Amino acid sequence: MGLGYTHTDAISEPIRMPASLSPPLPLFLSLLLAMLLSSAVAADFPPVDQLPARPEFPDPLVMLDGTRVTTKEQWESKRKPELKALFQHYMYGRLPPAPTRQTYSELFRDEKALGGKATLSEVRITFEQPSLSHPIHVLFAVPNNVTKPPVFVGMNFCGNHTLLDDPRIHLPEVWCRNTCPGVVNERATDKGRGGQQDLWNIDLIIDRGYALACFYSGDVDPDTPDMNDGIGPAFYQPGQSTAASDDAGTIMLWAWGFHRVVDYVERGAGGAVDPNRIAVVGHSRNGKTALLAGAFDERIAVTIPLQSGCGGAAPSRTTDTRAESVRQINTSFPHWFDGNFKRFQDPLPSPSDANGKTVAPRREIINQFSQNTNRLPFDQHCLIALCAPRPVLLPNAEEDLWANPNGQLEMLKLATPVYRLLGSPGLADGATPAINKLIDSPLGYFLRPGKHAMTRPDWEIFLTYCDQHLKAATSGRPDKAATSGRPDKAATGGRGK
Ligand code: GTR
Repeated sequence: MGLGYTHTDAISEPIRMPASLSPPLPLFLSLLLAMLLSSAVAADFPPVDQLPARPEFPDPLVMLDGTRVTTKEQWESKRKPELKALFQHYMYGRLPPAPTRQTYSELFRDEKALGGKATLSEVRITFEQPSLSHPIHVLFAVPNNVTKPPVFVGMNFCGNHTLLDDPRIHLPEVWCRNTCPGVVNERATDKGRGGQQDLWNIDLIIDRGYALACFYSGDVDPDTPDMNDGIGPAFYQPGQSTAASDDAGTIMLWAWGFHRVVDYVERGAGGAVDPNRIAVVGHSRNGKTALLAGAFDERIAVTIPLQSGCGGAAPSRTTDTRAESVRQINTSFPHWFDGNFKRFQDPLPSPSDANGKTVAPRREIINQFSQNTNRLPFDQHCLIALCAPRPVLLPNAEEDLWANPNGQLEMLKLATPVYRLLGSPGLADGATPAINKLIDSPLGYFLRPGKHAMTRPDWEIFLTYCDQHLKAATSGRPDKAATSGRPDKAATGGRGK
């Protein structure tokens, strides 16, 4: 691949069909089937107020109609597609299809970057069908002394130029949050260059023999309540001007962005990295996204959502008042999830009339999930289970109670039966969390001292975990043998409490 190359990827296909559908069908048939499968199920889903209230966590191995899942085949062909359809319908919105063509244009390339240790490049991905006016820029750092290294695909808060102080890195032209380094009037400036290098630690990633492919969330959809300023409208039906109740919310759109960057590292990067050893990583809202991306794309071998909290790896049915609730997240960030997630009814007490007779409560729709999280037909352990048997690490911070570290551990425990069904130990038996002790089972956990942030010690843990679950594998998906930041308080406007 030479300097300034451009080439086109004829088809992207992040959807993997259930094992029961092999031998592989022609691609267009597979896509059609995948769509029919999810829409057929989704069409049957009851309106939210008709879902049964269930305060307990739903069993990931029991279908919506009560059928118990006892085999791998049932999981792959029935329950997994059902859970994917449920998450898309009631929470995140539908994952948009992959574009039929995407083109990679290299903006610069330096084979002697980072003191000669790495090849650094930046690539612009543009799309056709749908034609999107939102190119994704990928900053790509690959160690020079490793052949086909494993790669982290990450999404950043503030633009690729904040990862390294390097004038060649493209400044986003799109919306940027004012609290990001160097941003003036919601636009990036040169002053932000390198402003988040301590979060991403590219030097450490390279020294440990890994590559990094990182992109800015705002390229895909700016983190604003406006659903029309990102890629969302490119997927609207003719005549549609606003998002439908199950159209993708911002987190799902960002997950789509992760998949496009996975396309690039898998097929567009000229074999520079090992496509069988892709880990995804993101912090906080970007961690919620990394988890969703991992759950919906089996090319991702290891998933690392850092301090992802509510809407990520933490339970929606939480009783911990220190943790963020669905009501709070829907109020602060209404654009992150789909319309159905916000349209749940509050259980209103039945009022009495003047004669003391009980009358039917008003059928008021309020614009949030609110206390009705117990109507959800899943909880976040089911999202983790969609990654099975691929490894998932949940790193947390002791003082970050808003992200609900204890609730996240509970989610790992409850996802474990699915891992065991698929032949992986999941969370190790008797795993007890302790500060600074990595639980390195395929469902992994880590709690460090301190606050909500992506730090160098966090990266040390990601790398150690990946050394075990990713780096050792030399061929095939590692999961098959064994069994894929938030900048700081200022940059994202505090913890939202
Ligand atoms: C908080 C939000 C969290 C988390 C965080 C972040 O304000 O309540 O869910 O996403 O922002 O992304 O930094």
